[in-house]
Amino acid sequence: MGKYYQPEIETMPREQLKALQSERLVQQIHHVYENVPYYRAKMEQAGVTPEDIHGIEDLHKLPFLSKNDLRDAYPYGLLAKPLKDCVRIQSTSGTTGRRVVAFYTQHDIDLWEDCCARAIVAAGGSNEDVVQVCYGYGLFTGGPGLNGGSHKVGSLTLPMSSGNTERQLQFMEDLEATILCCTPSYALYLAESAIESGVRDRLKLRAGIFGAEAWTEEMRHDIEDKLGIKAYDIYGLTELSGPGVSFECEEQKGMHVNEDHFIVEIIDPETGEVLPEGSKGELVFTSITKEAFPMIRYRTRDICVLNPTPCSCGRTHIRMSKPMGRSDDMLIIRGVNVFPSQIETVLLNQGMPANYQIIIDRVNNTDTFDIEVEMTDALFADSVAAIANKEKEIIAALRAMLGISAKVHLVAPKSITRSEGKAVRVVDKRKLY
Ligand code: DLL
Repeated sequence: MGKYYQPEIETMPREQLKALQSERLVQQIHHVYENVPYYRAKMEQAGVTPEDIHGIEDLHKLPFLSKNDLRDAYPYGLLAKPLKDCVRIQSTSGTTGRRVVAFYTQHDIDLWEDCCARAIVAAGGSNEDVVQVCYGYGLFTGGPGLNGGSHKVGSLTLPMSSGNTERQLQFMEDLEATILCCTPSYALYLAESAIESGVRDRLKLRAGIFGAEAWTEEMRHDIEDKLGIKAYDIYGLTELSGPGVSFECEEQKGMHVNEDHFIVEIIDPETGEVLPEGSKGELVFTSITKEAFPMIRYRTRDICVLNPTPCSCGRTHIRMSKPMGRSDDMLIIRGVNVFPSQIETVLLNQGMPANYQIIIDRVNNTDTFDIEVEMTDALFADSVAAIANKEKEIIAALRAMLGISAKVHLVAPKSITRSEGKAVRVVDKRKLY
């Protein structure tokens, strides 16, 4: 296999690429206007009709779509194809009220897998490779996306899913895995476990494709040194299909956006104004090929910079920087999307006062997630057993809401430092951006 998975598209001259985007955008707007009452209503409200959209130069006339819209329209309100044409859903981690359910036709899955295949080939992958996928399988898009991409490339695919590190290392060694796909924090954990157990030098890994959470250049070097591989970044979100919205090439200087499928814009998160290429702002994507669940000007809340300069790898598609933060308060803890408001809801439902602090850190490459919660005076005066019981109840309720475990520490009333301005609800010590 060559250097590119789909050379004619990945190296398409930009003028031609823009013409292709324009043509697909016009079709997509007709598609959503005709098939999705929610989009039609939004467009009517904004005073735009499909006839106003002649190409990418008219994109800015269209209204934005946000996570709130997805919540309002949950579950079927943004579906643009009859259910009989849909073959799959995937969903974001996290939950009540915030859950995003994305629908796919077979064609949507096919294109999504192409995007992941491009990422694998850009990381040097071919049908000679053994690709170990340890992103979660199931509703999360990481496992299914890279799994499909690996099949397309023709690599031998190990559908490991996440967890069970001992078994991961055993398969990695016995089946001579060459490409590892997982979150960067799990990659580091695997690396250290491999070193500790002595298998590190018997591994055949050469590359890794890591994403789904923020990671720094320092972390990249650490993973590369410890595993003796080249570590590539991959970005994506459930709303837009999953991993493979953009991916790194051998230059490792930004991720090429798959612009034949996604038009990317950078906006000022406060005003919504479109910013010139090269400015720092919020990433907005329009999916121009998705059939079942098209996203028009979807606000990702990820803060980024676009780099339009040509890349020496030969790909013509624009590059985006690593996300540099978020314009909302979403946290990603052990790969799971968590909103502080979800935690607050659980605490209030449990009869706790809203004085709490969420403390996140990274110890041995794994996120730690602690919540200190002040007790009511009544609970504080109760028995130790009653307090321990309450703690357990809160842990279970949080787990049910978030899908991951937090350590809960019930503390004395008024013991959490009060801030003079806004309450400091989240202390994130990971320094990921
Ligand atoms: O995390 C899809 C994915 C799976 C991407 C596997 C890469 C690899 P969601 O669970 O919907 O989808 O979370 C999407 O995760 O808006 C970013 O904030 C963050 N994110 C994803 N990739 C990266 C990355 C998947 N490479 C949200 N660097 C996005 C930093 C990332 N943040």
